Amino acid sequence: MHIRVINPNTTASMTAAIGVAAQRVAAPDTRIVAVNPADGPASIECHFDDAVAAVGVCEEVRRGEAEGADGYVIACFGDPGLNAARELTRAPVIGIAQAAFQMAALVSARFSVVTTLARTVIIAEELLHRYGNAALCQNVRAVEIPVLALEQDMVAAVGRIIDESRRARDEDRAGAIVLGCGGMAGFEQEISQAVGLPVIEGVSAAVKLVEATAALGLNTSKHGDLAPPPAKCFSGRFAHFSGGEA
Ligand code: 5HY
Repeated sequence: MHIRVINPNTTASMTAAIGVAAQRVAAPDTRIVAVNPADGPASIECHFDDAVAAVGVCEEVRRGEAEGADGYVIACFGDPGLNAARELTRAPVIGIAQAAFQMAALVSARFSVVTTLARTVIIAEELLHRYGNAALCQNVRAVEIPVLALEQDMVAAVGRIIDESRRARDEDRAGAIVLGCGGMAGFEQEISQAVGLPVIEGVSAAVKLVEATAALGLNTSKHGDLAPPPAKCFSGRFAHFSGGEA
């Protein structure tokens, strides 16, 4: 199968790293195509970034439909544009936050999230409630590292994530750690060994959930809320959305 892994920010080096992490866990017959929009924020660290990035996510899903993608991963921990993207395709569309929360619930009674900046904590908390996982999450913690700084000094970043994860283990009674950023893809085994807990990273969790969904013959429901968008006129820079299904 062909899975389009969409990094919603426009940082190509992060897209490449996400693609490597996705291919590492993918099944032998799964082809990973890692992409990012040409237009949009270099990183997503607030509600405004998230709103702008959602349009790019939808554009990438439209391209994926034209290229025959069998499933999609939205590789940003805010899951930007998730339901809008699901309206555009019958293929499964899995956000890394939802994937990580669900996977953590399968291996722990309580988990904590370790993310980048304190100002993105509210985004994770809103998703926990939206997806029904809030009762299982003890805490959403931030290491105060900007998203793009993760790759600039990876050793220091991993060290701070390990320290925060240990505090989550000891203070939150967390049985597992969820990594709250697509830029943390590839760190999970090192962190898990250092902390002694299962560590769930969303890109890899989402890839396996896309494969599992497809293997069960499940498509995104087109009855009701995720039906294709109604045809209408779009103007200006979005004029190409006019007409049929966006
Ligand atoms: C992400 N931002 O996964 C989120 C992380 C965050 O550009 N990719 C980003 O901190 O919300």
